[in-house]
Amino acid sequence: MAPATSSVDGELGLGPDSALLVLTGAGVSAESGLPTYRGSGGLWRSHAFERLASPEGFHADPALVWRFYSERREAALRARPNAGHRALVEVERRMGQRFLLVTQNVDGLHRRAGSERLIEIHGRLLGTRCSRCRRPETTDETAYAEGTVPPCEQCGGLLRPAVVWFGEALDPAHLEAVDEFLERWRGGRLVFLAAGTSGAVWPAAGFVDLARARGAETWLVNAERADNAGRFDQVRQGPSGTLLPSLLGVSKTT
Ligand code: BV8
Ligand code: ZN
Repeated sequence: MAPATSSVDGELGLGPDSALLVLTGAGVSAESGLPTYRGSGGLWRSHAFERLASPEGFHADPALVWRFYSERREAALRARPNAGHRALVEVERRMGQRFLLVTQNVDGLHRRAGSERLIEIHGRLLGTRCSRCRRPETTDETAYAEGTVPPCEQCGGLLRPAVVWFGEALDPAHLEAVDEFLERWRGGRLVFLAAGTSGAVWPAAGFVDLARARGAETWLVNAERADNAGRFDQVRQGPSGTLLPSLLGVSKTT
């Protein structure tokens, strides 16, 4: 019996000398029942989203923003990872340090599926931090009751969801980690795979360009044609829960 190779085949044809950077968006959680932002029925449809997901929106009506995030926390906790999340955990197991997953999602499903080499660049829905002092961020699954705005135990300021809002800077360490990964594996078979993202939000939407600049082969898996599809070498249209296992050569566990 041939020894199990550490290679990950599938259409991406990842071998032992390959390195894979994956960027996921809300589409990867759609099959877990969580609404996307811009697709039909998306959160964005209620134009309130852009206002709610901003420091100005929080300042104007913190109770409304906490209601919005509390409802999303409840939905995220009810949801379960799908075959797409699990395929990414399996590929990480096989590729180790040659794999890195960067997600725009704040729903926590990649972590619940078992992903460890994971960067949550837009923060965590199930995290809470202070809007004023440097109180350490805590894991918080609380869905706060209507009208509640939790106060900071240390400074009395307003606690807020530990997500990155529009107009807020991403953590520089996260952006450096993406750059370092691409730099470290350039020259080998470097693959960049974006899945379930419309490519509308920056700077994540520009990661494909950073990868290409390091000679990466770029792939997009998306249910519909995404804004930035033209910037990828390969595009596969369809549900990530089906396409990720087959592209990554991982059996589709239902
Ligand atoms: C910043 C957390 C600067 C909160 C979110 C250029 C450079 C830098 C910034 C900008 C720039 N141009 C504009 C900006 C400003 C802004 C921006 O990008 N605006 C856009 C709207 C034009 N960017 C920012 O503000 C960023 N901050 O750069 O600050 C700065 C620098 C220094 C100092 C101060 C400031 C911050 C951006 C982060 C915002 N936070 N979320 C929350 O979620 O509540 S963004 C939000 O959108 C989510 O995180 C989400 O993940 C993200 C991206 O959306 P997608 O994941 O792509 O989801 P979407 O619904 O759009 O698409 C889903 C896709 O899946 C669809 O295409 C659909 O067809 C597909 N799909 C559906 N089902 C399936 C599927 N695919 C496969 N299978 C399926 N089953
Ligand atoms: Zn505080």
